[in-house]
Amino acid sequence: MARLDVTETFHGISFPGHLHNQDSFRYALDFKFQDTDILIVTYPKSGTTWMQEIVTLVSNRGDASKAQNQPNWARAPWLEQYYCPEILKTSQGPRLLTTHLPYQLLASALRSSKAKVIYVARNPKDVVVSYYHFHKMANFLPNPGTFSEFLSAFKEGTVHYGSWFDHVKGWTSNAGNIHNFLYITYEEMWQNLRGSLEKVSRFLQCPLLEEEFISTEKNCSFSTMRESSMVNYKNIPQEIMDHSKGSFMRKGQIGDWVNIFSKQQSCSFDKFYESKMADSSLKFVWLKPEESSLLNSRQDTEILVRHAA
Ligand code: PPS
Repeated sequence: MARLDVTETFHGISFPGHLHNQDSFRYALDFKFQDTDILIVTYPKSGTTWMQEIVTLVSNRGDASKAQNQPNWARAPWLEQYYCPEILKTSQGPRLLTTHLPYQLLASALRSSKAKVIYVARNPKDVVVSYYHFHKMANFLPNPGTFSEFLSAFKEGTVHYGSWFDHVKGWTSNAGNIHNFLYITYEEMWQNLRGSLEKVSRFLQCPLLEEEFISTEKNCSFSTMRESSMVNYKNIPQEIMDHSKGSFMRKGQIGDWVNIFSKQQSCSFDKFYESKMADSSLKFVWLKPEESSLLNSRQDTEILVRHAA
């Protein structure tokens, strides 16, 4: 299924036709969750692959052999991607699943389930930058145009997978309707990986010994994952992902947005963010703490660190 130039629209949201079709969406909406399922939920570029690695490692008590031998898309398939049913037919043990779908599309399937849901969020300025770079290398996504054009589409929610704002608010405001729900951010994982692993291990009721935590931490580090062909997509053919135009494991940083947002774009995004998130109590970290203090001495600080935790 190449369909590199095809866009599928489902419930008003655009998706890449290379990965999805109408049947695959219906499969996801009708999915029969089991109580032992673990579902990783993210808006794209928010730490999906990182959490897939973390859950794989924690579930295997720090043993990296599964993570090193099976591609992430095979051990943690996206529910709404067309190949999911085939993968689940042959998989054994508790199922690890992934989705980028918004809450309202999976609400009914999850309603009576005790599946464990892990929602990973990332600050939207870093998400849009990561997503922009990914569009340049992923030939199944539309040409992003200039950053300014892409930023406008991201704010309007017309990019593939829809609005970041609706996604994050939809899932987090309905956390109370989900039996087992863990909310965690990319920034928390970045700033306190060990603490985040402990959180995930408690949530999964999968206690780890000290050496198992150490192995997990080492194997889900950016430097280890960047070299792993099971997660860096380097084996995907050039016509699908053009590695001459970038890397999937690109920078793995907090606050990279300052390198691409202009002062005006940042200011306007902040205003837009405030209006869209007025009904949400979520707080994001926007910069690394040391960069926040560096920026404090710059004139444009007020704009850049307005949301810093
Ligand atoms: S996707 O396409 O939705 O599955 O992408 P996703 O995995 O959600 O996000 C990719 C970004 O996550 C970064 N990443 C990591 N950062 C820090 N540590 C680890 N271990 C890690 N693994 C993945 C990856 O580099 C992408 O972010 P950017 O900012 O583009 O580097």
